[in-house]
Amino acid sequence: MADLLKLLLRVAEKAANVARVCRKEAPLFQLLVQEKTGVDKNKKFVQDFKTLADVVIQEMIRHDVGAQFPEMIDHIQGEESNKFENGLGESVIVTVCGTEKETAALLATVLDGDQTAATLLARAIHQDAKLTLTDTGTDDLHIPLSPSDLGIWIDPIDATSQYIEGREEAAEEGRLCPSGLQCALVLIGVYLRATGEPVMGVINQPFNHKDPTGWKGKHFWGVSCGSVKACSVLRPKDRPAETTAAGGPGLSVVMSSSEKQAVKEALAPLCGPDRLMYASGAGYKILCVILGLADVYVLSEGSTFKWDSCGPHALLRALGGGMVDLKECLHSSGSSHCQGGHQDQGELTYHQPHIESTGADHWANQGGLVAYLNCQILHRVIGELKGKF
Ligand code: 2IP
Ligand code: CA
Ligand code: CA
Repeated sequence: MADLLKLLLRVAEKAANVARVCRKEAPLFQLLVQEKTGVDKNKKFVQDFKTLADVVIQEMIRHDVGAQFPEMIDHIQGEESNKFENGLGESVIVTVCGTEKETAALLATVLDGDQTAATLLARAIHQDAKLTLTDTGTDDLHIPLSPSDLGIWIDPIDATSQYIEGREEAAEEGRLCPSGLQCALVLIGVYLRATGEPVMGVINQPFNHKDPTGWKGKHFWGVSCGSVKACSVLRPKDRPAETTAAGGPGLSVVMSSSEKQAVKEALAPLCGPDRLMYASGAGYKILCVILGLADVYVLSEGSTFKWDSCGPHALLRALGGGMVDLKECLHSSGSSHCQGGHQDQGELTYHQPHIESTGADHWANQGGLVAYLNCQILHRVIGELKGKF
């Protein structure tokens, strides 16, 4: 299934192109950032366009994966629904058509007849990303998976608010970006339908750095399936040892700035100076753990969903870490263990909805989560949080 990984890298790159085009091309950018003023219809239309970028990206990924792996088509899910209501109250099913022209015509119906915007968007959707994606390092991989056993979760754009706001923050080497375009990510995760275990993930950061020709992206991937573990990011033990101040470093924790005060206070004593950090985007915070910019990401609320965590979770597992349900870990009475690096209990799974919930909450990570690379550190964090909130 190295073919699936290569395909996901290509479609994620195409998705990143669409995200960049929407900010770069004036007719699309205006729709994206337009102030919500004017009559109601206009307000609704602007809101529509923001959702449309997400819907179009998700459908493009579904279309391309389904074309190459028809066994998977009914098991590709994402944050968005492709049923779209435009500003005129008409319902349109957004799909990627056989040709660029047909897709442009369909998009124009959603975009209130704006041909220029529809043409630009259709061009980006039908562009072949192979040309821009070279040397992914996936050529020698043999992945023992079969498409009929797999399901996919897509978050077409995570941290949408940062994407729309579009602040261009300068990234400091070795430091995370608390906010800005860098936090916006395309997330694609593959899981086993039978067990819900995440086995393959692709993260594309459309706005990684800027050069004189514009924004450049970066992609990351990981595979964790049985004994096959491979990742585009170096394993922690392969990373150069951190030089530390006397007494050794404390932990570094990344959280949402809206995290509960009690959680912030409970974790502060574990952290070194300036090592309790805040960043936007659930996917970006997990990426910070993957890249070693933070030891753990702690979230006490059920405000993330399967599409936020599945892809990045596979990369954590490929590196010997994982992602657990925080509530489950806090309430488990027995002592849990690290087995082969992973926590033996509470790892998030991706195949079962919460049937008692409604709407998106069906697929929420309801108990909050902790993303980690090192199981001992996970245990320290859980130990510290027990009984504190
Ligand atoms: C959001 C996004 C937010 C995050 C939230 C996600 O997804 O990643 O940034 O909140 O949990 O559901 P926070 O930044 O406070 O962690 P989306 O942007 O796709 O709605
Ligand atoms: Ca999201
Ligand atoms: Ca999203």
